[in-house]
Amino acid sequence: MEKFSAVGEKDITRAIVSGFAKQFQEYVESDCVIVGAGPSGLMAGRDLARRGLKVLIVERNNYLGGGFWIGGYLMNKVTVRHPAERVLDELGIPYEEVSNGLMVADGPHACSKLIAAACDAGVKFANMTVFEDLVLREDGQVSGVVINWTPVASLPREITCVDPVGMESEIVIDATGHDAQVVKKLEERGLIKTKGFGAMWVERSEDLIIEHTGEVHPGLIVAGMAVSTTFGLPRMGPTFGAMLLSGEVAARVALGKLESRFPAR
Ligand code: 48H
Repeated sequence: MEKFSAVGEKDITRAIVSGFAKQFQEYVESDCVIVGAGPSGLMAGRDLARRGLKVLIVERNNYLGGGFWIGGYLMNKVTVRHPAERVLDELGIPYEEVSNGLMVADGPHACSKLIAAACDAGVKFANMTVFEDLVLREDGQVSGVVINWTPVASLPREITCVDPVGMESEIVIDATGHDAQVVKKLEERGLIKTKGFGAMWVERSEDLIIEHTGEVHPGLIVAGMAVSTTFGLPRMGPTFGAMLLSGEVAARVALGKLESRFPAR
């Protein structure tokens, strides 16, 4: 068998440090920062990167995919209602139509295909990185995010006094799921009022999410479950069609805002 190339420890460490530093430096300024790598954030990122935007997804966990990995009740199956199976077809995710308009797929297969599609499109990730705050200009325009390492943010203040850093971007998308953490930062400052997501009502919830996905404050777009929390919409349980399509809508809204640089095709 052929021998592994003669590479030492220092070479490996240098490769990691310089690769990280190069990417971080480049993405300190981007077209769009998406907070949250769940299904809505990954879809939005994929669509924007495919159109040539520089997209960074900030994710507090080590793994990407949010709730899309394990679906409902730790059972590794995800469901999607018509018409969102269009996205499953597009991403090459196998599924079964179990009843009229209701598809079921394997969570790990669906999620890994979506992550791969985002990576293939050119999305870059800052994982183990927690969103802490927004960059706001005097006219109230959202102009970036303030982030820190998840391990630093998780430790008690007394033993870590590490300031976060700022990343500039033209648009920020809140795809943080139920907590709507980015929108909540505006609420803390009295700039917006969130309503909290409502009780479950599958039939109404998904259409309402798509209807309400959009810009909630100059420079800030909300997608996925964060839309329900922002507008007080019913929840839908472990069905993910609206998450995927809300990501698509969020990307369209972002492209509309940057139309002078990325004209409609
Ligand atoms: C960095 C953060 C931060 C932070 C959170 O929960 P998600 O999967 O979000 P969506 O909206 O794409 O999908 C929601 C779906 O998974 C779901 O839960 C459904 C449909 N529920 C229905 C119901 O009735 O309950 O992903 C959000 C991601 C996660 O990976 C978080 O770790 C991440 O955002 N995140 N990342 N900084 N402050 N907060």
